[in-house]
Amino acid sequence: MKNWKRLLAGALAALCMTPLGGCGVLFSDDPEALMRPPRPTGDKTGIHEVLEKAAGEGFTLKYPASGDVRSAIVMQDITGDGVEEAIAFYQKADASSTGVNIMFIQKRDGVWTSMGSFAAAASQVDKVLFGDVNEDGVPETVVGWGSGQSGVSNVSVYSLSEDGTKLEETVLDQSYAQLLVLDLDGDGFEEIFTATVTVGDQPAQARLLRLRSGAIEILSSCPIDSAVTSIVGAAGGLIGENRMGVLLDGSKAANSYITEVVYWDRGKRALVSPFFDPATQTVEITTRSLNVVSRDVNGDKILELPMVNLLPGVTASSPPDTAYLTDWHQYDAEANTLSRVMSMVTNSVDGYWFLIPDMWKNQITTEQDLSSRTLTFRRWITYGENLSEGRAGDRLLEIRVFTAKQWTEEEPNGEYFKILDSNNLVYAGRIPSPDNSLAMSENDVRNSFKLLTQE
Ligand SMILES: [Ca+2]
Ligand SMILES: [Ca+2]
Ligand SMILES: [Ca+2]
Repeated sequence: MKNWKRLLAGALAALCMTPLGGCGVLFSDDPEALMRPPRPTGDKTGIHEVLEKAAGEGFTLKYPASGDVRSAIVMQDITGDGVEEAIAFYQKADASSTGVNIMFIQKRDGVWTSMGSFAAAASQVDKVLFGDVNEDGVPETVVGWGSGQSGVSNVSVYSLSEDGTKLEETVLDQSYAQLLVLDLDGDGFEEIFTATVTVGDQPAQARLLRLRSGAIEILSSCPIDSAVTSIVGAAGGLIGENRMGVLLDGSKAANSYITEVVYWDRGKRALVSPFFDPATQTVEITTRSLNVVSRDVNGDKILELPMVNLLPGVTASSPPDTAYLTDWHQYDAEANTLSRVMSMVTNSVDGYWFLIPDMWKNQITTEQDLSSRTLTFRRWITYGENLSEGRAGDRLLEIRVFTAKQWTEEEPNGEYFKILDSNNLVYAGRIPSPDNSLAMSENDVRNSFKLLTQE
């Protein structure tokens, strides 16, 4: 059994050696499709009966607190035969046992049967992930116990026994702030990625781990920003056309955020964090004052990181997010630089963002009127070289939110044009100075507008 798996694993590795994108053989790109809760049929009853036998009548199901998988009973093929097993998280009915348990349940000859259960000391499940971290052709179950954000956490890896009948647990006795499972080195097999903040004399670091001969092996590690107190986001995926990486968004002191790039350097065969400055033990280049997290903002499957700058002419001591321009960047590993992909102004109060056209670069400022729910973009006229010295000029664009009722009653003569409507609200635009050289067309305005809920 093991031999054909190795062969299969080897073949897959060979297949996946060059084109990174071609590794979807083992796992679907859509985690929801693979890791869904059980069908509400006889399966559910059968699984429930096995759990009740082990955990007592009145046991409670426990739900993962973060990540893509949020079911207490997760269906996933962990034996590689094309049939899904069930993985259940629960707390025993017995009040004296406070920890969470995990049980692997397989359908054998039509009967749901336990393949093993394990007790964790933690009282909650943080995250459940799957990936072939021991390179045997079938996915392991990687569980983050506790809470990544509180730092009271540890990782367990559950792998299939040699004979394929039961599960074995390997515990990584190390807390994490962020936990991911992804193929960072591009060999076709996933690794475990962890990121930690500084705790006592333990420096903040990112680590890449895999399972080898039943033990967790550290493939590589690298230092990350030591001043980050909380890693608020970790986006793993493509960071370039042919490169996987992780963008870590960290919170430092009040109103200070950074993003660091971590990826596998093929030449060095090591995990690297190119923005980390060894002299200061920190990352400076991506410093910003708004909490915006990295994501694929333009839908090209490559992750972007945000750089945020206050627009000129803003004097408020704690300006709203509409007073900032967010420039989204991709990291270019070859040139070790950031390149801007797009710029936007976000209005979190009214729930949308607006793409800023290139012709507006260094040419605009904004004013937000909360009572009329209006965001106005104005031309910024500088007095000299210094962008901050100048004044607001023509109104180039107003974006205003109406209730559906207001829209019918107050806007019958069409001073505003409709951008879109959603949830009984009408998002509308007006171009007060159509002759200004920076004026946009109504269509361009519509194409540049996006609701935050649409993402
Ligand atoms: Ca495996
Ligand atoms: Ca790999
Ligand atoms: Ca993108």
